Amino acid sequence: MSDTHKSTRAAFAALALVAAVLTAAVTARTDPMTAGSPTPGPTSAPIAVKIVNFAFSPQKVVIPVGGSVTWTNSDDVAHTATASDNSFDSGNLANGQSFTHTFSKAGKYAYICSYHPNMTGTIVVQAPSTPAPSGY
Ligand SMILES: [Cu+2]
Repeated sequence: MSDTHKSTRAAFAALALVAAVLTAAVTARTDPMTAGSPTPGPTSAPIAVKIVNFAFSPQKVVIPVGGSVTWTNSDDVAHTATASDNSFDSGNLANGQSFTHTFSKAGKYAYICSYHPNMTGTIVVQAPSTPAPSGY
């Protein structure tokens, strides 16, 4: 009786070992796939908008959702980049100072310089639903 019991336990132990090895093999095989998936979206580099000669340049910028814009004041006088809907505001930007804002929601964002409201600009944030051209 005790012999049978022993061999059953041994068989179970062997099965458990096989299962453990199989699990390890499967895990090892799926590992490179999970590690190989890159962060989607080439949106890491901010788009640069210069503030020069009392104007935003370029005046209109199109970015994907999650993209950022960096405003840099190249004028001798202070400016701001202030959203018309107040969703972002650089505050005072003296010469050489810059401000970066990341846009996480699609939409059209009009902005001005709060010191010179005739300075206007637009950021268009596009949803990432633009598929690759069909037929490819
Ligand atoms: Cu200004």
